[in-house]
Amino acid sequence: MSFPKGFFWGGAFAANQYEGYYDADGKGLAIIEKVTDGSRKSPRIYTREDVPGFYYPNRDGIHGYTHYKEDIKLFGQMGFKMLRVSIHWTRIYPNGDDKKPNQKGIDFYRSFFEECHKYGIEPLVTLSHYENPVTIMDKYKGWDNREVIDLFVRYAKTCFKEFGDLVKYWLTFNEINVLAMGVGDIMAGCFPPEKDQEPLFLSFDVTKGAQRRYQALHHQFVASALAVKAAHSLKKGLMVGAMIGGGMSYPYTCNPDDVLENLHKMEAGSWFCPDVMVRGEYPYYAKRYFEKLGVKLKKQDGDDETLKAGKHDFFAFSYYASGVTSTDQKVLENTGNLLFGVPNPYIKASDWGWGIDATGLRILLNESYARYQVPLMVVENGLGAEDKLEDGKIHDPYRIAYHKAHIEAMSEAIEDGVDLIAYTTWGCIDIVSASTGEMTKRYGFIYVDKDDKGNGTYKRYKKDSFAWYKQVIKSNGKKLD
Ligand code: BGP
Repeated sequence: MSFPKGFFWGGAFAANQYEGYYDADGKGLAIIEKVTDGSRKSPRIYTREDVPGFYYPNRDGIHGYTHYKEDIKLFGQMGFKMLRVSIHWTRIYPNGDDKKPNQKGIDFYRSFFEECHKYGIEPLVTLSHYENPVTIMDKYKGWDNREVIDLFVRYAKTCFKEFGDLVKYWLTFNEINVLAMGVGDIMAGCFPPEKDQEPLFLSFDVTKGAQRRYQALHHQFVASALAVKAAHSLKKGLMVGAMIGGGMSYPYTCNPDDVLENLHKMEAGSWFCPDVMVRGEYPYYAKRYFEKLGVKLKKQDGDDETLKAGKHDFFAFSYYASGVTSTDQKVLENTGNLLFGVPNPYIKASDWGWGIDATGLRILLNESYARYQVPLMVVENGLGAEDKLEDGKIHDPYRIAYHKAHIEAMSEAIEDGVDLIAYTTWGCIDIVSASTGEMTKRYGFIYVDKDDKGNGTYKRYKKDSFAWYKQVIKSNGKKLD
């Protein structure tokens, strides 16, 4: 196995899925904290007013706000070199537009990052991980409004100033491409919900509301580039990455129509955002793609120069599964609008229907490095499964097998010549699921005794995979059995 010396082994979670204490110490309300729990069968619902009897899982998270020292100690026991987390925008600016930042929020995150360094863990911090303030939605109408660029950049500058001595690696938006893929407007918190109650996930149809999505995405591109420039000028050595939901897609057959369709799918879903953020300009194919969607971007003078001056330092992505593209209506008819397209007959799926494809990760790493020639990070990768706590033990061989296969694929990619510098597994501790709000869909090496409705002791238990991952890290990826 060929992981370089100093490779950042670690784990990841997001503030909104981990911290809880959603209204403590001056924190404001985030959109996701008005979203109920859901399941594989029923979507999560945004509710403008709380509905008695509904449960809002992100208000509890897993009580990370009070458990973080215990949790970081456990990550230290596994030998983590990096921990990817996010900052709740509403702990720093409760309404997003407050005159001054909330000092108690700053104090909390300084303590969190200092705790990481006690164990030699490098924080990797996402500024916006589906945690938009309610006020930004209600008062400013979300990312439709160009004024939100300045509010985001002010928040970013505050974080760089307050934490730049403890945090070197940053990401601006989590999975910024969800906007382009027509997924989860509310989850990604980009637009104010239209109705008093609205399902979290909309269609996966990018043609729906394309003009609004790509205009909002343009505002986020400008905000992200301005944040990169601010980081570089505020403190030497800060590195800011572009981050997307990493989609790897294959043509269903060698029919040239399927191959062409797949090329366009990869451009629209995976390459479009990093092309803008890492290369610093809209890609050549954007013109025809926008014409097809009827999108006419409204840019301001200086936007193109901003994108060029704010090129991101590295490219990071989440990777869970691969998808399949077909142009054959018969094939499409009997698959429905699965998140990852047509089921692939050559790979197995998880209990939540996500295809398990480690080779897809090796392919995506090679294609990403060929395209951008900047350091890469895999900042989410994991298996959501129904783990069982029995006599204080959790046996999760399936999780060990999943990560083993993906670590072998990353090792092959490094052998191929890819400059991969970090691997932070998703949900290194059980947290609230983003898409379903469940705890049942567990990802962690550490089990948390909390159920889907918030009941439990919130006690932490090491799963079998805890000791396994510890030896992987200790051997720098050599000992995987
Ligand atoms: C990604 C999000 C994460 C995480 C992950 C797993 O899209 O960046 O926040 O939740 O998906 O998804 P889920 O929690 O729905 O299983």
